[in-house]
Amino acid sequence: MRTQVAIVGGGPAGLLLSHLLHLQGIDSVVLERRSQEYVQQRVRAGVLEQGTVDLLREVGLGERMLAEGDVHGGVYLQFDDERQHIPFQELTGRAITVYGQQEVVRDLNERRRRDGGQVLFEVSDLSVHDVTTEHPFVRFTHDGVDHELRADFVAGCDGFHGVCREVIPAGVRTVYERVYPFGWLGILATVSPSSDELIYANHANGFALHSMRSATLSRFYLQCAPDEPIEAWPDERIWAELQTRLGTPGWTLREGPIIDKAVTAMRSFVAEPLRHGRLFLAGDSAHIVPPTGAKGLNLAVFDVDRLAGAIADFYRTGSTTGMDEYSAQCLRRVWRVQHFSWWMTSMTHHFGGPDQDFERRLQRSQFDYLRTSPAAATTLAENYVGLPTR
Ligand code: RFL
Ligand code: PHB
Repeated sequence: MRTQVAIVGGGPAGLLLSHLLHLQGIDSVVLERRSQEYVQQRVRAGVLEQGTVDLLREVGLGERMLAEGDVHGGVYLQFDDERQHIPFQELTGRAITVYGQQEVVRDLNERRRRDGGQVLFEVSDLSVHDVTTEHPFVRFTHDGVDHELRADFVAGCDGFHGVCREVIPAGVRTVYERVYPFGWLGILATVSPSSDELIYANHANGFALHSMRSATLSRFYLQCAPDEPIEAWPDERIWAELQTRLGTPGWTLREGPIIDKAVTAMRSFVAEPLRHGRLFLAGDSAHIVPPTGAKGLNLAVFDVDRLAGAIADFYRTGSTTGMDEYSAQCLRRVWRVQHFSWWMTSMTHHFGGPDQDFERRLQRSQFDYLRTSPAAATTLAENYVGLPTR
């Protein structure tokens, strides 16, 4: 088998890269370990930056997102039972769109299928070879048959647990990491949202988030132990804790059947550089942020937009400038987003150290500062809606 770009991973990064390359007349093959059903059912991100929405619309992927996604002009921040609004639209002129990642992935798969794109699901035993030569290739098994896919370039879009990052030798790769002493218990419930916009709450019991997916689907998260057994959280306990942490006078949290429940550990992680020879990393394979800033998917979109542009430049003009600058350009945005995600996490979670009373007073002070200073609120708002991408 031969293609121009071998793409490992059929999540949002891999599928969008394949689509963007197709628009430039460049051929690719996407190799995904899981089944299509699994990838499309996986409940994950929900918040798209304005820049992500603009890009998806420009490249012909906006139809269902614009019809079904919900535009939000701000979020609520809550400290104990005190709630305040951060008006993004008013402060920055920009907004966010709530549209599930699995919907983005479904739109991408559908479009790749219609355009005749090659996406192979349920591949196994995948390995990447010769990326420092002009003839890299990927070995994998599909339908019980061993294959070798030769390519000009390999894109590692295989997420945090993928194999591509490890292809970069330890002596070349530097990893920066912070692991948090807590995780998020995430649930999806068939009940209409109890708020018009997201609520990020810092309560004495820990962090809670009210998000949503549609008029009939709500999404919630609760800070918990990073290795919390899901059995420790029967539905009644989840609702009781959400009622406590999100409660505020005069407001009611509606409850409903819980249809999905999972615990995610939280980390900040960056592997530098994002390029080794003809291998390029994009999305979660190169960086992870704690989800408090709602940034992971948006960063993945930024990476592949850059990468598609750089590869297209190479085929069109022979110039390698875009590819040479790819890693440094992405890392500048990655570190801004790392800082914002760490900051949002620090402001809203309990770290439980010996100085936790000190910490909580700092958090309270930050909350008050955001309420009284338009400059502080604008800092949050411009990062949340996404700093300019170009
Ligand atoms: P993905 O989505 O992990 O996709 C990688 C794909 O690669 C496949 N794969 C392999 N395929 C072949 N061979 C191998 N050896 C392979 N190894 C792995 C995997 O099966 C998978 O299909 O990475 P990608 O494309 O970089 O996308 C990144 C996003 O998924 C991620 O950043 C976001 O979900 C993060 N995130 C959020 N991001 C936002 O922008 N806004 C949010 O509101 C938001 N909320 C969240 C989140 C992530 C969460 N979890 C569960 C981690 C909320 C949560 C709870
Ligand atoms: C979500 O809706 O899944 C979501 C929203 C905001 C976040 C993280 C996740 O910060």
